[in-house]
Amino acid sequence: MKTNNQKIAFITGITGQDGSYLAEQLLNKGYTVHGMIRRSSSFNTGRIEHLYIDKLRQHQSTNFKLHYGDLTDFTSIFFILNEIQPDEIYHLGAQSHVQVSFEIPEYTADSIALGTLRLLEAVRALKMEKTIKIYNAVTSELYGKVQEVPQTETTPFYPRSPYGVAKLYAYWIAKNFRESYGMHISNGILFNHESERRGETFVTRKITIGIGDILAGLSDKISLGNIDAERDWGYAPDFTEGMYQMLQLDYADDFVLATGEKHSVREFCIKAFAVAGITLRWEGKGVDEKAYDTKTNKLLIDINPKYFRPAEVEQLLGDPSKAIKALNWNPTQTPFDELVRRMVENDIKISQQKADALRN
Ligand code: NAP
Ligand code: F7E
Repeated sequence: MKTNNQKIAFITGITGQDGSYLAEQLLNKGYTVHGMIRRSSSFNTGRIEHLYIDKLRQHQSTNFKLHYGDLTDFTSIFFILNEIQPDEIYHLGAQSHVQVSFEIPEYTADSIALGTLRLLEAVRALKMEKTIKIYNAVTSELYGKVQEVPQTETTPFYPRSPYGVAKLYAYWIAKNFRESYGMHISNGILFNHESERRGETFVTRKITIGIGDILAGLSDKISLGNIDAERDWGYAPDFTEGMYQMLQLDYADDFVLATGEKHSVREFCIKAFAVAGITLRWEGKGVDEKAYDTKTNKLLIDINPKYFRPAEVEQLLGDPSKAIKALNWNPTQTPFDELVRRMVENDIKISQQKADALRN
C-alpha cells in the first residue's frame, strides 16, 4: 500500500549486478521496490535472495516484490507498470555481454533497442509520461573506437559491437521521447563498473575467480584474450548511487559516470595476483605471451584467441566532471586498488568454500 511520501521504484534487470545493489539502496532509502524477473529453469535470483530473507527475518510486510516479465514482451511490461504505478523506473535490463552480442546480435538488439522502446511506449500508453522519472542504462561502449580522449557527454559515438549499436538506439530513443513528449528520462553513459557481484564471464571477475580457483587447487591457470585493452573501472555500488542521484534532479539530461582513470587488463591481473601474494613474470609476445609465478615458475596466465573480439574497443577513459558537479557524485569513493582487493578476497573465500564442499 502506497503512503503519501513512500516512493515506488520499478527496476528492470533487478537480478543483475547493478539491479541488486540499486534495489538494496532504494529499500534503505524507504522505497517500495518492484523488479522484473525472467522465468528461468534454473535459479536466477541469487543476487537478490537476501532481500527477501531480510524481510522475513524482520517479520516485515514486504516492500520488495518481483514480477515475471521480459523486455521482449510488451504485454508483460504494460501490465506490470499498470499494476504498480511507479514514481521512478530504473531501466537496467539488457543482454549486456559485448562478446556474446556478436553471437546473438538479433536478440541483443531486440532486448536492448526494442526493449527500451517497448518500456517507453508502455509508459505512454498508460499516460504516465508526465509523472514518471526514468533512468536509461547506456554505456561507454557507445564511444567504441574513441574519437576523443577522455570521453564526455559530447564526444561523438562510434560503437564497435552489436551491443554498442543496440545501446545507441536506446540512447537516441530515450532522448527522442524526452524531446518529443517532455518525458523525464536521463541517459546514464556508464563506464565499466565491477564488484563482488559482477557476472562471472566479464574480465575482472573472470580473473578474480581464476585466482581463487588456482589457490584452492580447482584450476591451473587463467586464459584471456586482449590483455592490452584499457578500461575505466569503477565500483558498482558507487555507480548505482549515481543513477539514483540522476532521478532526484528536477530536469532530465545525459551524464557520464566514470572514474577518470584507466588501467589495462594486464595491470588488473598484476594487481589482483599481488593481493593473493603472487608476483607475475611475463614472457613472450602476442598470442604466445604467458605469465608465471616468479617464486614457483608455475604458468598462471596464457592467451586464447577465442576471447578476441571481431572488433575491439581498445581503450575507454571517461570524464565525469558534469556528473560530479550536477549530482555531487564521488566517482572514486571506492578507489581502483580497493575494488581489486575486495573482488580478489571475496573470490578466494568462495573458491575455498567450493573446494571444501568437494572434499566433504
Ligand atoms: P547484468 O549483470 O548482465 O544484468 C542484466 C540484467 O538484465 C539481468 O537482471 C538480466 O536477467 C536482465 N535481462 C537480460 N535480458 C533480459 C530480457 N530480455 N528481459 C528482461 N530482463 C533481461 O548487467 P549489469 O552489469 O548489472 O548492467 C546493468 C545495465 O547497465 C545493463 O543495461 C548494461 O548493459 C548496462 N551497463 C553496464 C555496465 C557495467 O560495467 N556493468 C556499464 C555500462 C552499462 P537474468 O538475470 O535473468 O539474466
Ligand atoms: O571486457 C578484454 C575484452 O567483457 C573488458 C559490459 O558491462 O562494460 C562491459 O563490457 C575488456 C575487453 O567488459 C578477456 O576484450 C581480455 O577489451 O569485462 P569485459 P566490456 O566488453 O568492456 C561495458 C561498459 C558495458 O556496457 C557492458 O555491458 O577485457 N578481455 N580477455 C576479456 N574480456 C572477457 N570478457 N574475457 C576475457 O577472457
